[in-house]
Amino acid sequence: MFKKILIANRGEIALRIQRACREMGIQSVVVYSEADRDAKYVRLADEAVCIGPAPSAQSYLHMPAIISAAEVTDAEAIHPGYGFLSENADFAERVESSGFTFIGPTPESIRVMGDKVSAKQAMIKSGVPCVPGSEGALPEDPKEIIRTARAIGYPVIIKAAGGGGGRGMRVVHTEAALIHAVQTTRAEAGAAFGNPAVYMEKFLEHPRHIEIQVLADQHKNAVWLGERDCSMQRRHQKIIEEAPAPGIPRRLIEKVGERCAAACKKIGYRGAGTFEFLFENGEFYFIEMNTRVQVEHPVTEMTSGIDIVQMQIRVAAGEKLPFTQRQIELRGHAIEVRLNAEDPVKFIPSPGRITTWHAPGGPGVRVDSHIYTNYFVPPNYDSMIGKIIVHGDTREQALARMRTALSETVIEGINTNIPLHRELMVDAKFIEGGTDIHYLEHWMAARKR
Ligand code: MV4
Repeated sequence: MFKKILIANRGEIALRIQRACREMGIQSVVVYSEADRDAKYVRLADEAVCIGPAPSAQSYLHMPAIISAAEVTDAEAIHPGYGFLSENADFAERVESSGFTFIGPTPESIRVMGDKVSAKQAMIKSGVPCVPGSEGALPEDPKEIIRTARAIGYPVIIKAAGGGGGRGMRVVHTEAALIHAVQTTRAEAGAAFGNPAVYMEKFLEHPRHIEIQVLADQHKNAVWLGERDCSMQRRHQKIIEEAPAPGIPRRLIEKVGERCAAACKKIGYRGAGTFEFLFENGEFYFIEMNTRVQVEHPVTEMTSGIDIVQMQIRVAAGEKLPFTQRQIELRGHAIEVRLNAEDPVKFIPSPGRITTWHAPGGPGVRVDSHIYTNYFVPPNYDSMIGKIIVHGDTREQALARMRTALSETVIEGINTNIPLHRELMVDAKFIEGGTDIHYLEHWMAARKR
């Protein structure tokens, strides 16, 4: 096992990784920008290295500074967390060529999944169900593009191969609008991602966003740890996640979960990963794979009892997964809410000093956050300042625990989305379960009037 790991991230996930290291008896090195200098988790780390000024481009995205920090502290491995450099294949490559272990999949896997066209082709080959669409990238010939759309049937969606997470896509409802939409998406994709390739899919109008968590080691073992329903989102920012997904028959999920684990073995995947699906009319359709630990991983940790971050470290060190699929037992129901420093109605960021922080507690309540009373939320980064995760025997118990937890939580000095979460936890449709990816935006539009 590693003796020392460098954490190339900030905020709650830096603290989360640090906790995993401490529990495993591994020394942790945290890198920080000038904006994060005074954060408690920076003080709590065994070692801390300032890697630059507040802007991410000069600190958390600055590869030479991070690799130098690993060199001067004698770290053996680098954990990238989520965001920043976590899905950058060039970074993973530079980490490994500098003699460190990248805690994540191979640069090759990251590259395949980063290109959404090659990711989809890999999944089709591995037997994972995908959204009907073009075979690979669209050709130049307008006639062929029109033929493809007719075969799929309108509406269709044009997506950039280099996009993902909602960036670089355009819905097309009629043949009259098709070619212009393809050209515009191509041009935008070329400028934004340096790759003008686009592909086409049937546009699903009312899907849910269901994702499957996987873990794979370097000895051809791979397991899936159940699903998460992440449909409650706004502008591609998830705000509530839960497991299991309400109302979806277990046999359907098991079928798709087994396919995901089999795909991991087939492509030689290692580490933690997430297969993202759209779920509509009883069918799963793969859209993308994330090759990092995700914000919402605690939901799965609560239902599976498995520490995903520790598993990432163990498999990166070459250990075998310590369990088989049959030994994994999913229990109860978990819900996570993301706490954002933002206006609860207008969603504008609300950085600044937290004057009061009362964390919730009690049975089945977990708080993943780096904040504290007198913590200053810097304006330079994502507005997420933590997560409340609850677990119960049933969804009803988890909901009740979340309502109680939110009633106990106090954050003063900045605005947060806690009022929004309190409203959603008593919303009849959310309580019923199974709302689609458009629900929150419609709910907010209706509330405004
Ligand atoms: C789609 C879709 C409907 N049909 N693909 C948005 C994020 C990116 N991961 C894929 N996305 C979508 N792809 C087809 N064929 C609708 C979305 C989508 C969405 C997906 C998941 C979560 C939230 C979303 C919000 C808007 C659109």
